[in-house]
Amino acid sequence: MGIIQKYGELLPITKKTPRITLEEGSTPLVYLDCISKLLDIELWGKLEGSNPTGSFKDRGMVMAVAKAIEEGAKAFICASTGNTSASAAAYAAAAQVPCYVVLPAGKVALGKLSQTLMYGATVIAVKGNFDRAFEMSREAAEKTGYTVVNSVNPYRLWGQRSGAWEVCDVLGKAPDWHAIPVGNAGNISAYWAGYKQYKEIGKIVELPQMMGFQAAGASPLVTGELCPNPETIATAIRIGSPVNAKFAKEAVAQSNGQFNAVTDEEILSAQKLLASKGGIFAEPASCAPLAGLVKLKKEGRLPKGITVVMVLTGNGLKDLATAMSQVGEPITIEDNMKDLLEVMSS
Ligand code: AN7
Repeated sequence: MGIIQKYGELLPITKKTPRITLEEGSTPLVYLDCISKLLDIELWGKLEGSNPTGSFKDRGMVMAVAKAIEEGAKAFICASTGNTSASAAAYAAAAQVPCYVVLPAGKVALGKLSQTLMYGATVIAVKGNFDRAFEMSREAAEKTGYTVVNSVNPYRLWGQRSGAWEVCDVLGKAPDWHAIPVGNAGNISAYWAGYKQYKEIGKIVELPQMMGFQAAGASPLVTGELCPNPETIATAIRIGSPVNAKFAKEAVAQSNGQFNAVTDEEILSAQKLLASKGGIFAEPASCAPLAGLVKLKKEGRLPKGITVVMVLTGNGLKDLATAMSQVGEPITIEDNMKDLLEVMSS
């Protein structure tokens, strides 16, 4: 069951909204036993890489696309660091509406680029960063009348609220901390709105503290200043001027949360930790929250015994080049048993 089917009563849909779905949402919430013990907390990972296109974007995209079709959209346009474009292209294909995506040239992980091309979107790579690609796509939308499906589209954030609802449905409450990577700052804003909505309708009593994590080289919400030249290996969150900054700041302020930055080194080491001690392969941007929890633990700023949900926003298979640069090559042998047994005994 997709999120429009599952949570239709909580979403701004009408009789005319097409009930499209690629069976997004209902992603696993996995208890991370070994890492919980290491950090002395109760840590859950929300596996958003299990969505149809491998990231959380599908929750919002299904709503944005359904509402756009209801309103007679001619075509979709978005700028993207990769996951938004893959998701937009997939839902556009399913609905048979043309889709244009504008990407920062050379800065999108290959998995995401190949998905987007495979789904049949028109892909335009701009020799500039995401923020510039976003500016250009918004201007192009004004000139063409096409529907922008970036997270400035309010229906995107509506759909992404469903992640918070699922967390509460499984835990029976909100976590103490909600830990999440922050790029364009849509998802943290959506989760906060989702938790607040669940509280208003009496599904939960307490709200979580919202903990946003950015890459140190692209951390405008931590430094308080826009970042004209964002740089990080976590290309999904290589964003210097977050469009939803205002909502994200409100979420953190109202929930008594925090923004923290983590270095690329800390992100890559958290990616390895999550995989080797949790059995979950998430893309680098998704590992910023775990990197942050490890860092806060070291600094004595991680309260003992709290329940933490971290959103593992994208699948590790999206960016194999970065993964391979960390793990090294397999051990290659001749085709004889002696060599195999020798390696296994060493
Ligand atoms: C894996 O695809 O901005 O703070 O254009 O792909 O809501 O932007 C992706 C963002 C975290 C940050 N994790 O979420 C895009 C894009 C992953 C992501 C984020 C993104 P927001």
